[in-house]
Amino acid sequence: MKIHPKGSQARVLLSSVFGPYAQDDKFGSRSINPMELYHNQVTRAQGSFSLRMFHRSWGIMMIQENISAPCSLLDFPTREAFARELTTNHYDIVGISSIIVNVGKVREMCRIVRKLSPGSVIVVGGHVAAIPGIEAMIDADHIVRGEGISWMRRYLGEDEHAPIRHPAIVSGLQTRVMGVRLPQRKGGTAATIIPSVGCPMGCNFCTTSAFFGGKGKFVNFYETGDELFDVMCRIESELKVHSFFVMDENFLLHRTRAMRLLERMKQAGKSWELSVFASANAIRKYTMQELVELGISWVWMGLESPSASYGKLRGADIGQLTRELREHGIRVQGSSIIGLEHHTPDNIAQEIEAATGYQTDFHQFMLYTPVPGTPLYQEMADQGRLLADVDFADIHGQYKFNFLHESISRDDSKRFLDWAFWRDFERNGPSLYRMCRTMLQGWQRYKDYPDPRVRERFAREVKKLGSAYNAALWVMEREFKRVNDSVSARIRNLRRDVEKEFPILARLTAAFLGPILLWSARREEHRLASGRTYEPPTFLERRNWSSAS
Ligand code: B12
Ligand code: SF4
Repeated sequence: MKIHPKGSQARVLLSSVFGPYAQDDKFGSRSINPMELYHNQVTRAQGSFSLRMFHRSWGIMMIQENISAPCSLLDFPTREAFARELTTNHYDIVGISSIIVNVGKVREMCRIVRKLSPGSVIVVGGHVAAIPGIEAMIDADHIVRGEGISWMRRYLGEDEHAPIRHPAIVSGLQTRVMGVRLPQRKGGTAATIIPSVGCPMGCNFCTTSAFFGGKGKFVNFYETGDELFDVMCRIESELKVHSFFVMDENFLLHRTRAMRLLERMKQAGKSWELSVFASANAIRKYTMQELVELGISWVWMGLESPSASYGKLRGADIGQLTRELREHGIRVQGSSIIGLEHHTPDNIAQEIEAATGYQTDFHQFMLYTPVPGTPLYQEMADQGRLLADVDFADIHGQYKFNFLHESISRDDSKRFLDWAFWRDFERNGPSLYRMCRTMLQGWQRYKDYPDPRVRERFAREVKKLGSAYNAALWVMEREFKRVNDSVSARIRNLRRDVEKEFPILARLTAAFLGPILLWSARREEHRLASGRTYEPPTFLERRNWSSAS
């Protein structure tokens, strides 16, 4: 690859694709595809109890932090804001980050750059680059597959092997539940830490594994527990956080690194909370005590299907594992696939029952989806089973099949998916309630634990349970009577248990805050019913910028 003629003096604009996102438009926005993690694919059937928040575009934040060229970052721009930035400042390089669903927006952004800033080199990166034949769909100069920090460093003539500097990232923004926007105070939200990209397990449908090399491969930004510990200490003091969202596809798989991190945490008396992604086989490498001492408080686990044969599930009794984790205060987010090859209209209900029977705190359901770039996509293409007329904007696993399934029709795939979300909600109640249940279990088990770091963590978490969350339980108990009386009774029992632990504060908050929350939850239900959606704010951040002027 040729280095840019201006090297690290080149002025760079990095941008995510433009919004709005949660509405149908000709560029590929879809109302069912908001820029929200939980509401998009986890709690979307939970009405006003759905957990709502936005997440920044971490890939370009990582790139910006790791180049020495003057660089602006535009996150969630409107088309107008993107055009304005191109005309108010001169850019030698415009980098656009996108995933596959947003390829129509990338096409439009390339068109805008050519028109408004014809001298700029256009670089497109992120998962969109995995679309076969993308070169002919968009007018870009470089399409970058895989890891982007090293690519951009190479292109600017910088040292691609220099250590990775981690930006201080607040994980979620504008959190909203039951119609209330939670106050955004410093340290109140977890920091995102990205130790690696990719996953060596190489499941056939997995797009992140495939994009960074596939089976046996991944890219580590921080090899050792010591490196990770140092990064976390720096971010702890910059953002004043105790809690980290660890964005690593399979954090617990790397046991040596995790155990060294634990050693350092113990030496330094760090009472941190870690939310991680991990596969069942990786979790099984640890005792519950090790997980708890490491601060694991939330785990996102692929359950796929009770009859799936993925290596990561081999030998694991998922029901027992998810129960055990919850009994130790670890919130579990399960992820199940609808429409696997063995699914039929006759057995799918049974599989959904089994999945919801795990009673995880959160449950994501996704359609089995051959995504461009994955082994599954190739397999389906070879078998001639890909549906030709599906828009890329609709290939994301939350709408309908993009392939010919042996037993399930395209329309039924959506019906089964929607049913799974609804059944989980109806059978298990709002995730907010389930989280409270797990938090109480953790507190009761660990409040007298010998390690003060662990006691401190559970005490920190339970504070919310004894106050605001108890008011939320009071509301959920009332509102859920209309959905499922027996779940409402379970919520009531939990509320009583919380009130036994915190007799004064919990009761007072339920009595005073409860009615206000009830009013706001109902108002939110009305708003949602009338089509209200939420959009993230636009961010513009400059780095090394003064040297550019
Ligand atoms: C955070 C996240 C989100 C956030 C939003 C992020 C944002 N601001 O866009 C939320 C939760 C809102 C979200 C929503 C969705 N997401 Co999402 N999301 C993620 C997640 C969990 C982390 C992304 C991340 O930061 N990774 C870490 C960074 C460092 O990696 P990266 O982004 O890939 O960036 C690296 C390279 O790709 C490259 N790169 C990236 N951009 C650029 C730009 C340039 C110029 C260059 C040179 C290189 C480059 O360099 C980076 C460093 O190596 C990923 C899963 C994952 N593990 O990556 C899914 C993921 C990206 N999401 C995905 C999908 C499908 C969705 C949704 C459609 C929901 C759904 N149905 O699944 C919606 C779409 C919303 C919309 N309307 O656009 C898929 C994308 C699949 C694909 N092949 O396109 C992923 C991979 C999950 C998955 N396994 O299926 N998502
Ligand atoms: S274990 Fe999870 S992240 Fe890893 S390849 Fe399989 S699905 Fe992807």
